[in-house]
Amino acid sequence: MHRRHFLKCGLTALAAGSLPRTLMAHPHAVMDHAAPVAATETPALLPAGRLPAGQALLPLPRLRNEATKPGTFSGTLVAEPGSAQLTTDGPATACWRYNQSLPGPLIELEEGMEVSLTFINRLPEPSTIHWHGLPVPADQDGGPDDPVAPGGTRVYRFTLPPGSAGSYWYHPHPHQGVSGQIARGLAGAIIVRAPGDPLAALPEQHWAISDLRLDAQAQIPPHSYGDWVDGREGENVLINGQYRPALALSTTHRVRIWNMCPARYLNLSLPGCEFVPVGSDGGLLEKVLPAQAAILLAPGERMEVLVTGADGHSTLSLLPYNRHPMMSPPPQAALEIATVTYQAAPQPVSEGVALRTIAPLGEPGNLLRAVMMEKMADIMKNKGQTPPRAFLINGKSFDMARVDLTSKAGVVDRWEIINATTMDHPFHIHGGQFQVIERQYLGKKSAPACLAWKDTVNLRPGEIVRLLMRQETPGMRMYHCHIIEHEELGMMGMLKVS
Ligand SMILES: [Cu+2]
Repeated sequence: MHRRHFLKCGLTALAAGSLPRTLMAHPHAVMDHAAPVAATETPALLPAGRLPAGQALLPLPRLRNEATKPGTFSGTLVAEPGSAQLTTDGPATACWRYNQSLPGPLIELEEGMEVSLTFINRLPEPSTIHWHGLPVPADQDGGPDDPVAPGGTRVYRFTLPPGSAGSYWYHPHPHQGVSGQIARGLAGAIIVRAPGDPLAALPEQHWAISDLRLDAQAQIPPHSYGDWVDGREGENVLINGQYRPALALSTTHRVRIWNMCPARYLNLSLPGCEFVPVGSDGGLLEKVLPAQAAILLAPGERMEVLVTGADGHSTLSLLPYNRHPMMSPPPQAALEIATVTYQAAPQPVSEGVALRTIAPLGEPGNLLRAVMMEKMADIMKNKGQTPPRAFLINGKSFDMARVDLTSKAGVVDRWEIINATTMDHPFHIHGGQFQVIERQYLGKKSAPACLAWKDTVNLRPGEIVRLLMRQETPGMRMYHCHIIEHEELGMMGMLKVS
């Protein structure tokens, strides 16, 4: 699959008249030792059907609150190598986990809470924990500029402000090695709850979706060159760590969905049912949106939906999504990731009903521009063991010693983000939530259906997204592509907030 993607890149370059066909036939002929990451061939993979399927979906384990004082949360996350019995009859899979859980334990918090999370790094390399989307101070956000050494311990502290309820997640964010750490299993979900939540009475179901590549020995292989260029899409898609589980929606549930995959786009479809969007990355939408037959979550994104439909059985599937739209790939089949039994129930909220008040961020006081770029010639030229740092923002590869953009705490930034590459990229900004105000694609401008808080937004090739964001505290913030491999290969920048 990755080779095919890779060859598709080659065809694009060929179409541009820039690439000899012999390079396509011998993609590992050229070496590049400039980048600090290595790549290998994709090994023989675990045959389909070796992971046990059809087991009832289990809730995510919850991180224990060690605090006794009301309004406080104190928890411990230990990242360490271990092994998990994933196949029915094969060897155990060596993996890296938080608290020996795949994915890591769910952290359930409340608005206003004083949070203290102790991270113990028992990995053989530096790591951090980034609280993806949460409004935490820059020095508590586990950025690549703040590594925790192997054997080290770090306590992250923050207080959750009013209005911060939503579905977030946590994952490593070291300067190098982040893609390997996530590919081995390090990620977990966070929920922040609010008083007065209008949907609080609904039962919840949590779909923390991740993917995992397993070789023929059920081990997680190193990244191939195609993984680096395209981002790794593990063949085994897991919900709450389970392969093709059986889901039961016996009444209307509030379903929270996380895309924790490094690169896989989740184009979710449940034939016979529809999804009613009620929440985005940063919590409830302004109002209930019209039901949709399919919903798309780019890597890093979250959604809250109600599921509506007639009684019956169905299959939760990932419809094909072409994130290299200029390359006309052959059609791919939908990928079934769960079975679902569903019982019809009255919808507790109808389309257009207000869910919360979201105040527009208002007039910007600062303009920021980020152009995502790729050096396709380098990608094609350097098809060796080591991938090139060919993914850029504003013409530059990430450099932690360089400030790329500046802002001021309390001032509204207007970001203009431009995807000048040939593939989709999900753009993520650290520090909190933003409001998308406009998209521009194929010459047409459009506004979102309602106000919503987001921290990750997908851009198709040639698309421009304009958004507003207010950084509340000073410090250094990152912005980057959330295809983890692209971030690691340079598609990241630093925003200095003073
Ligand atoms: Cu990207």
